[in-house]
Amino acid sequence: MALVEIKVPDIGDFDNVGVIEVLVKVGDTIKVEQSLITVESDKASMEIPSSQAGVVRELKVALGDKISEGSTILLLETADAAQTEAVSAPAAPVAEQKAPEVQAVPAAAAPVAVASAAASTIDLVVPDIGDFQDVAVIELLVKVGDTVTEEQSLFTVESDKASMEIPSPAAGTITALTLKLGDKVNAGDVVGQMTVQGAAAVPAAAPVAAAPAPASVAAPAATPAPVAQDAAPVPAAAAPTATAAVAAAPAHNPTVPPSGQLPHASPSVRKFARELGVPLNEVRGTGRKGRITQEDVMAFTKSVMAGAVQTLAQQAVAAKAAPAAGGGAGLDLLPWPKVDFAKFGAVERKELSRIKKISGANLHRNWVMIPHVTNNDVADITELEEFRLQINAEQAKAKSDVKVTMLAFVIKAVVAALKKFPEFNASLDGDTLVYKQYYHIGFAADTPNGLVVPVLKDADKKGILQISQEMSDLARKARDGKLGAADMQGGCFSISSLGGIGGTHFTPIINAPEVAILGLSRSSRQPVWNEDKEKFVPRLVLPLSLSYDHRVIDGAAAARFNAYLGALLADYRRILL
Ligand code: CAO
Repeated sequence: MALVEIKVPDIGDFDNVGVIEVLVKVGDTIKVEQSLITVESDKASMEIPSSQAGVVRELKVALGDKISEGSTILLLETADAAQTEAVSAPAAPVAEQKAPEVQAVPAAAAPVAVASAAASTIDLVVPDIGDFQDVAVIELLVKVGDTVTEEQSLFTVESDKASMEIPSPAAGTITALTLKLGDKVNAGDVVGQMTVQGAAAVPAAAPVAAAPAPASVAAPAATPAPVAQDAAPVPAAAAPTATAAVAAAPAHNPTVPPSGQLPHASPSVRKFARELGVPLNEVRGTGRKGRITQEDVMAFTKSVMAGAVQTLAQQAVAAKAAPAAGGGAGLDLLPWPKVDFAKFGAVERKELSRIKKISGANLHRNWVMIPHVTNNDVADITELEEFRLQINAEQAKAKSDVKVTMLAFVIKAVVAALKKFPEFNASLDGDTLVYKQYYHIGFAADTPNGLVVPVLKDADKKGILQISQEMSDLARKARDGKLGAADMQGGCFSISSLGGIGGTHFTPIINAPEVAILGLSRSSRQPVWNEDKEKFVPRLVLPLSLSYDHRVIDGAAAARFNAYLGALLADYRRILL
């Protein structure tokens, strides 16, 4: 057994391209050549296969990541260590295995090169398309009479491993197209003619492949070598919202359909579907071999719209029939205010980090979809803090690296509270409550790129020192951007501690599909009334903010949970009871 890094091989001119599909997940057993991810540039998509067989142990890429040759895709546990070593060497063997596909990437040449032109009419010639030979035309994207822009895709060709869109070398009008679906084409084939706007744009007798028209040479679209394997078709490109959902609900990965046939579609159709937010795996393909066409995507959109209109109509009827009950469907909000900030002073624009985009979408969904209520309480941690300081002094004396913070004690106390109030350790699944019999506690970690929630597994089986050690390892990994998907999955309940920073109370947002989250603020010395002696005494008080999903948890239960937690923290011996 050995753990190897599977890297992105030589993918031609693809550089810094976005990951649009993750086709495997941690724990999957994969074969050599099995597709791992799909990347996409603005004109093409390509599947990246594995150069090794084994079990996926850690994913190093996520939807939306930008990758290039040499980027690590995942860590794979292989059976053969010797073979592994060779493969894990950066890119080389992987590239060799991928060679046939990679060579399909056309050189930086023009897609449809311009051949001889009479006045402003030019021939459309299939450019150098690398190793693609006798490839079938699977899609005609224009027809005679169409006006096209430079770089607009004209038709799609497909080999057994890849599909590629061939763009126009210039802006103009298609005057002849000799192609039909199923035709086989090769570099140099003349497939039609077009008139171009102004002869100057197209040199009179440009040789077919050797010297493409300047406009074409500059065309960025010349690079792609899209791959859509017929043998192992891929899931639909996830819409941006789906992307966010992946990281937000780590236990579930919607980019990997559980089973079944996955959709075939060319890059332009995938892009079109993505722009409309259409999940391709729900679209029925009517093209050759069930391939999804642009018309299929449009038909799907129409049917969804028709369904939505019908539902709205039904709701309108229902609302009219029972006005007192109120509508309530949809938020019906004003559009986001659009302000030209620069009118009022200098501004700088910075795109949100990937983590912020993903967590933002999740926080938004959770905030909107969960009826949150926050119960605020305090715990007297005077004695516990003394004990913590004593433990840390002992740790320092023993030259141990482990430092115990209040959070470790709170995690352990939360586990005891979850055992006493099991509906806090549950998730809603439709009308069913799923009670978990394990205790994996997530904790929000602040990183330079945004908020992440690593999960400390089986907290009920660990002591305070082990919890402290693991938490510090996970927090370090989070800050270094090294958390794997598995590190953030399986959480039952989350804790967000701002105690190291400040604040009195706050309203944490529940991390769906969990049903509650505990916020810790900074502890402080407070005068507490001592009823026996009838005087104020200084006590260390920790603020507890418990947000709960009111569909699952009643306010009284939340108050009891928080009070019980407070009692445990005030007298930690009670955990033993
Ligand atoms: N009251 C007072 N002091 C506290 C405290 C509390 N409730 N909790 C921690 N501290 C102290 C610690 O004892 C430590 O003090 P010293 O440096 O003197 O030893 C200091 O604050 C820093 O603690 P820490 O933050 O390093 O350790 P932690 O175990 O408390 O927290 C982690 C770890 C990863 C949760 C934390 O570093 C972090 O990232 N917090 C931010 C979480 C966040 O962003 N939440 C908001 C999410 S919603 O937007």
